[in-house]
Amino acid sequence: MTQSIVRRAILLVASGVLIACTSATGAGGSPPPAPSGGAVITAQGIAFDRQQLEVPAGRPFQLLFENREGAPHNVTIFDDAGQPLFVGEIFGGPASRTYDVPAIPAGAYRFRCDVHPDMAGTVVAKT
Ligand SMILES: [Cu+2]
Repeated sequence: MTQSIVRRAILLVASGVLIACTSATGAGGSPPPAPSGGAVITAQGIAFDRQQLEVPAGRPFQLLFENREGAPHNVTIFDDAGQPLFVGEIFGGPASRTYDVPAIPAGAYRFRCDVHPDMAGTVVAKT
């Protein structure tokens, strides 16, 4: 008798956790899909969550950019001469964009947010 009550309680807790998980994923729209062969970067607190991005060299790729705050951000990638190779759309969050980045040769490139130049890092394109 006591055992079945305990078992029922566990089941209730378990299903509660399941519901909590499902609604957490569903909140705020669909979770961003991971781009195939691309990279993911997040902005929060006027900072990127990483200073290095690894991307495939020599072919177009997708960069999923998740802006978790109201401040507008973007991602711009520069060549060695400081010319932009790719300029991502600037947008305020919480929102995300999947940037379609054209093919870039293997190498290391600087990237930054054009709104906040201190938000910067290195894109490493590898074959
Ligand atoms: Cu920014």
